[in-house]
Amino acid sequence: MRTFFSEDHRLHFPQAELSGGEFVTPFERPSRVEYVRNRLVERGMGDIVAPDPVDMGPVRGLLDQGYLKFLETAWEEWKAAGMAGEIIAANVPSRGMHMDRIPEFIDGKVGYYCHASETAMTRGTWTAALSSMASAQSAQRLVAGGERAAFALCRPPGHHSTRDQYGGYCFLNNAAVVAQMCRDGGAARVAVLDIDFHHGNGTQDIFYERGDVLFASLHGAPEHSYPYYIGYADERGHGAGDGCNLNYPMAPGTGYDRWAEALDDAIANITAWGADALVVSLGVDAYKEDPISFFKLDSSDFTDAGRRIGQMGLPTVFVMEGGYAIEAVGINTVNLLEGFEGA
Ligand code: 7XA
Ligand code: ZN
Repeated sequence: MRTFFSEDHRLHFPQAELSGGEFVTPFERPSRVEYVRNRLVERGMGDIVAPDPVDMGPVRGLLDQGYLKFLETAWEEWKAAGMAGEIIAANVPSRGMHMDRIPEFIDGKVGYYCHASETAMTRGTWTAALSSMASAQSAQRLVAGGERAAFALCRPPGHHSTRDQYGGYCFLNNAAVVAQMCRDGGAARVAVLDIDFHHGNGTQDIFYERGDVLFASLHGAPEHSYPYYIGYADERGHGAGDGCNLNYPMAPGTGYDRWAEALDDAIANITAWGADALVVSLGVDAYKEDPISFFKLDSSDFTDAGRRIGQMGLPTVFVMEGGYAIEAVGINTVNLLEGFEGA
């Protein structure tokens, strides 16, 4: 399987993440994807190539124009306003406030376009986010051209970002843009299967009212886990999208037996729905030693999960999301891809 990967991911490397009341070195750091790349080479998974330049057409078509402009100019505005450090949202609109009036001052704009203050932006964040999107788009084009599957080794990840908000380490929703590109390329029905430990709130939000893209997510129950305020099982989609949103929230300590039941159910639903193409939001933070998650999957479980996904027989684009047990991120990601190929 071919992998698309851009070195420009390194341009996004904030020094600070607000976690447990302190600033710590971000869990989402450049070495994560370096471990994945090294493991791909070690296991002979196939070519690893730089993506073509990002195509802003599909990005602009799906996401909010004001948000994209904000991401592009935020660092200059922040510095021009005399801010000394990295961009961190300190104020966000909440109950009883105006959610639709965008402040002019950058500090207010940051809060307007952010939903989670752990995520800092730096000088190179926009360029890195575009390079991540470029990898996702190149992988999609390869699969649209007839290849069975491709892997976009994206960093920063994307599934928490909505049309107009960043957070959870995500700025541009790579998986959502890939799904839309599959639709634009002729797939009548596209499924996004999100196996990252965290609920893919951004992807859910983008497709919630659509009947042509089905979103299924296996994740830590929102009562106990980020993004906390979304991801319940009764969120089933709305309007034309009614029934096209499938959430599988699971309790702390969930092991592979229960997780695989949920995976099988999601797969059965996607198959019955008649998807023509599959996008997998591939996070490996369901791993038992992940530092910010609470499932108990072993490395070998990822191989088995990949096999189950491969048996669906669909053209598949894998898009990298989370996973923070740094060295194991490489092993678990490649295990899943090998399981898929061996199905
Ligand atoms: O899939 N998403 C992630 O892995 C990022 C989760 C961010 C959690 C931050 C909690 N403050
Ligand atoms: Zn995650």
